[in-house]
Amino acid sequence: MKNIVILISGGGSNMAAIVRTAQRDSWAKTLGARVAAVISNKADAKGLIFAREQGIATEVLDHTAFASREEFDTALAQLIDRFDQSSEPVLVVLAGFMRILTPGFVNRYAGRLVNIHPSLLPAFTGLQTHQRAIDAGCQFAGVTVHQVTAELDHGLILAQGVVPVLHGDTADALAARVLSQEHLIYPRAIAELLQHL
Ligand code: NHR
Ligand code: GAR
Repeated sequence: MKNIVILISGGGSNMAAIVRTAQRDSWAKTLGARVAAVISNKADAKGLIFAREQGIATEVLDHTAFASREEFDTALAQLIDRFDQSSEPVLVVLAGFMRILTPGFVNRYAGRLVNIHPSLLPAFTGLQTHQRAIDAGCQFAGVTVHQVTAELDHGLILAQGVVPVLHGDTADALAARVLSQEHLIYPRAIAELLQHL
């Protein structure tokens, strides 16, 4: 069975969309894959509640308990690798995970580490993407699923979704419109990737 480990920091709605799609489309049968664990760097991440309700293994790894990014990432890799029977898990999925990962971590999971970023990359890497798109006068915004590399938000683009920016949009309104697109394209992009792994 190909194991999927999902990393979250907050609401976890993308994680929930992936879990629901895996159930609905019987990924265990059709793709030989399952969501093995959900790991959060924040103990109060709402997404942990949904994951527990689904009977998925959950773990919390508080980054503030570590002296350096390298030490946090080493502990995170150990935790991830625990959820794999034989070697390393097939796929590590960042879903609203808010810690930048070190090159050592990224290289360990090269080709098996993906992220969803709430902008049309290469535009608006980093944070506050929705307000920046509004401020720039963009008429369209969107979301990108990409491979994670050492350089932030720069890996190979796997999928994108586009939404209009409406007159008088706030960052919150745009974020909600983008998020509904995220829930459609992220599970689809992961299913596609699983077929090639
Ligand atoms: N790590 C690498 N190496 N490469 C990427 O492309 C990554 C990554 C880790 C996370 C998600 C990302 C996004 O989609 C992601 C992509 C957090 C920050 C950030 O600045 C930036 C980008 C992303 C996630 N985080 C602060 C930090 O110091 C903390 C901010 C906070 O806690 O709120 O790590 O946009
Ligand atoms: C999503 O919009 C995701 O693209 C974004 O945070 C939200 C998480 O929502 N990710 C980032 O901004 C990464 N820096 P969720 O927790 O409900 O999936």
